[in-house]
Amino acid sequence: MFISFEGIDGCGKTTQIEQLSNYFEKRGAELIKLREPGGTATSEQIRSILLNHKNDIDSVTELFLFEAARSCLVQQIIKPALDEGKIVLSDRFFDSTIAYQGYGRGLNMEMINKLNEFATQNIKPDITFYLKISLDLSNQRTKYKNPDRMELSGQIFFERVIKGFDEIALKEPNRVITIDSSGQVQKTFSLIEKAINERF
Ligand code: Z5A
Repeated sequence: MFISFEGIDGCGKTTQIEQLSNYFEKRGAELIKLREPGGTATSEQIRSILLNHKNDIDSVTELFLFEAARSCLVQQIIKPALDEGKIVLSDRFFDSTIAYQGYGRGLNMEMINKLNEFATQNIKPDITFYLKISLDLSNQRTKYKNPDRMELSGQIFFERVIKGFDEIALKEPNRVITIDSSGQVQKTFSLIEKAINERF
């Protein structure tokens, strides 16, 4: 089973992946937790390039770097793990590229969809949890962090990214479950747990 988590910075993906992995581990499931970009030695190096605010990277190069990191992760980790019947929990997957590079940067959506298909070998998450919070709440939760290159993209950019995630959820209601992530950690997790129990 493949589950991805999506949403803007500070929406609680890392926190909720920890909760869900505890839930599955208590039930004896074998699972792996991943983050995108990242998860392999090469993908982690690409991540450092992408997030370093000293790097001047144009939008098309940025897109190819995210897709290169993804291709590497899919081939080396995700595909083998799914073939072995493991549960894969991923902090972001291809929806982030649609939201950030498509809606945010304004790149051609057809090109993004093609590259996503190519990099993922058409692997799609069984469920995607879109953890929804407002931009104000995102700013509050992340104000203590040193902003990376992506986080310096400006408020209008992030408004477009939120619109992107909202529209992805509308287009794919069978896969993408929108979760209100503005409340306390346990409240958000109870919504995720409920959705998992309904599905499996
Ligand atoms: N990106 C892209 O552009 N295109 C792509 O294709 C991909 C990614 C794959 C990756 O950054 C960046 O790359 C990201 C998208 C872009 N850029 N932006 N902006 P990342 O992985 O380093 O960071 P992130 O995923 O954006 O966010 P994060 O900081 O890791 O946040 P999170 O995992 O969603 O949240 P968290 O760490 O669980 O929580 C954040 C804080 O809020 C923390 O202090 C928590 O204790 C607190 N928190 C969490 N939940 C709650 C609740 N419920 N109440 C109160 N406080 C909470």
